[in-house]
Amino acid sequence: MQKEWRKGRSVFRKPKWSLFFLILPILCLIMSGCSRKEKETPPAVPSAAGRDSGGLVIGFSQLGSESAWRLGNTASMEKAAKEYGFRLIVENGMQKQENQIAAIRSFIAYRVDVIVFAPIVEDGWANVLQEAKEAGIPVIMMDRLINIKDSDLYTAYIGPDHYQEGVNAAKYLLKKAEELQKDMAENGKIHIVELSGTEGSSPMISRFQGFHDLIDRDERFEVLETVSGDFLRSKGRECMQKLLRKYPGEIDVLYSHNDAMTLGAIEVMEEEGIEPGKDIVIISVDGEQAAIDLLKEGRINCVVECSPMLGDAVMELAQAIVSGEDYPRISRPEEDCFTEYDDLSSLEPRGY
Ligand code: GZL
Repeated sequence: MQKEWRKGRSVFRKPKWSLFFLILPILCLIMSGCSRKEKETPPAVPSAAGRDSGGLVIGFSQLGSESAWRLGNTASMEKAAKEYGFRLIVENGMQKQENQIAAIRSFIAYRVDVIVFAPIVEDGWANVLQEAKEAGIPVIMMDRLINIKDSDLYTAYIGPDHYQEGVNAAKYLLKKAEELQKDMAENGKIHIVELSGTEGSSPMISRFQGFHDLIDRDERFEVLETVSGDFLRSKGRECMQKLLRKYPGEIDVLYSHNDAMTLGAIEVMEEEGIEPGKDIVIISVDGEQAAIDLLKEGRINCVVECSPMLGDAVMELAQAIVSGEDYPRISRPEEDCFTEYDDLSSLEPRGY
């Protein structure tokens, strides 16, 4: 995990003891006059399981359950929270930003110790994050990034480098290009189609940019079209069907922003008698087990790793923030890129 550190400070103001002893007698006078009823007023903050056992209570706004990557990410969070003895309240946003904002507001009302959220898109978070800041609740942004002027509106970020993932995809293709050109007409172009992720999401924007920054300036390539498959297998299938009809026999390479869309696209290719990994070179991102299996079978040519296993790092970070210890403001997991040129025999099971 690559980290950029921030000086720890308690997120909650420590009482000034001199002031405390000054107002103590006044407090005793007021309390002695309290009616029985007020003494029975329930605590301002409902006690939560985690807190009873001394562990943190963490509100987690997950964006959805759209892919094996997402399911693996949620499972990683649940497993880590259990191991840390924290209570994790998971709210599934079902791919809707408004659901995530409502969930964060409920965490504020419940006065959780830490809020963790995976923002489905980059824009529209300033107001609810301002409310969390005013409530004194630290916010860990996980997985995806947001567009925000006041970066103090979140406490720390843990997530992949999506731009580098796009670069990794392009670097594989630059290596493959020489082989591709052998079977092509003299100054023929290598034609690429691209299945992009959820519009306006940081992985879609950065995986696009990282790939195109290398490919667009190389005249051997021509990107025929980029279509959003919203990170969904069903839409990956639908988009690939349309692209095969629009560019019959012209497509040499598919660059897909996640494995779920790739699996949908491969289904269609095989229905049309196209050999994935041979007739069309396939580059995919995530690294879920199903994609690695197809890579080993030669039906995918390159799988760029994007690890969802962020739970342990998130819990460790939450603990450090609440304890006032130094903590990394930005943490990124180490990521690999698996290609047809690699020996994959010793690759561990992916777990998602
Ligand atoms: C990437 C993550 C993306 C995955 C998709 O960090 O946000 O969302 O690549 C998932 O599989 O839908």
